[in-house]
Amino acid sequence: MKLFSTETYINRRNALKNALGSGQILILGNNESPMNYTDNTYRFRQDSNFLYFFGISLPGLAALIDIDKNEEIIFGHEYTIDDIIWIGRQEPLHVLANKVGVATVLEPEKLATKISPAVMYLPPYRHDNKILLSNLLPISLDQLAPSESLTKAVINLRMHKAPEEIAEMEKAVNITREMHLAAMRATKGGKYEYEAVAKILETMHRHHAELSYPVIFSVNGQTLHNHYHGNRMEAGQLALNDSGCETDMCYAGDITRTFPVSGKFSETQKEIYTAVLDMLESSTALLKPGLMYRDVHINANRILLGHLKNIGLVHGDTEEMLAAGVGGLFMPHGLGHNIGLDVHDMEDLGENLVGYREGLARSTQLGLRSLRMARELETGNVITVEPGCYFIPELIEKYKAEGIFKEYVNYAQLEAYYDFGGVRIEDNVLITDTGHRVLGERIAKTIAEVEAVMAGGF
Ligand SMILES: [Mn+2]
Repeated sequence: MKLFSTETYINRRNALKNALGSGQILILGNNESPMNYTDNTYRFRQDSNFLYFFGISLPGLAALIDIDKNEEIIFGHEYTIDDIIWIGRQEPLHVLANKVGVATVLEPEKLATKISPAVMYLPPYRHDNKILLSNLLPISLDQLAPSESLTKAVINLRMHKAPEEIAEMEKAVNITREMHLAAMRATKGGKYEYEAVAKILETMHRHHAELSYPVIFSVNGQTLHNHYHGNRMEAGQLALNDSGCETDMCYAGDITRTFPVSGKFSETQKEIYTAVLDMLESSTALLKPGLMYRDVHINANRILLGHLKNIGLVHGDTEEMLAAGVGGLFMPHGLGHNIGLDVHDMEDLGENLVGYREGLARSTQLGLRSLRMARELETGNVITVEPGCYFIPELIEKYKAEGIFKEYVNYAQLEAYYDFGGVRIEDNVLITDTGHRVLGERIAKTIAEVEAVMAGGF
């Protein structure tokens, strides 16, 4: 099992203890999750908060930090000979615990005797852990009350990535880069989407990595989370690939590229692709500490509307359109989110606690309301920048029928785009003291670069 240094985990827990001052903290690990019966399980994925503070990627663990008693305990079973028959010799739990700086390991049954009714815990997202908490405390499921001060303290730590975390994320992006190049090379007219997906997965597994989220690969890129891979790809279509891996230490990459099935962009595709690339590059260029990411999202919409106006798909005053939210019709999602141990980092802890703050409320406008990261950027944040432009016929038809934005949108012109699909381009970006750094080696993104990869150029 790959772990950071012992000091890393000790320091993270000390920082958490200092932030809270006193009390008892319970961090639950994940259990195996059955697919269709107990012994046939999904791939085990440890809880990210448990990984952050205790590193050990094994099922059935819990950890208790008692700040006042200065006690740290990991609860879990040591392997028995019955386990070893099936899974082979393993590093004993107490040895692993030692490696993350924890001296005490107790049987899980002891947890109930150590826990105080005022124990702080994070918002549980798996049903088995909800039931465990309900039994331990004991309170009914609907009375579970995660600690907001603990949650905020964990968010504040995990929002700021340390150099060893950034190195892992860079590794994830570089593997993801190869997955994307492989997908571009596997795409051509007459092939099926799943053939490109097979190349994505093969490339990933050759690096001993796993998916950080299910692959989105589709010629119907206008469907934002499209997991269907059964379409035959035809020259003239665009393929959108939003896929990423996590390393063996569970740090994620999340990259999107869009490319023409034929290997050559059409003029119409070039216009929209250029708009989205401009949104990506202009947004990225702005990034630095202190800048509100919501403003970057809004500015990306401004750029999009400028391009759409030039193309003749909208008309009117750009600032007026921006205020009305016209951009949401073409980009109904947010510009980006935090990324780290989770692809949507810490979404289990609450999207608004992670991406918003007091005095910064979430918008209700289509597009802006889906922005997960809105607050001021800080050194050590890692965020995705993922502008897009989509033509969703059902949405356009609905707005047209309801007369929404009729003073700005050239609905008649849009009909020619009903089979266009969508374009999204996404990078992962670290905020530094002086600005920002795009993580990983460059992944083909200009029209010339993408066409060169697809022609087998590099
Ligand atoms: Mn993303």
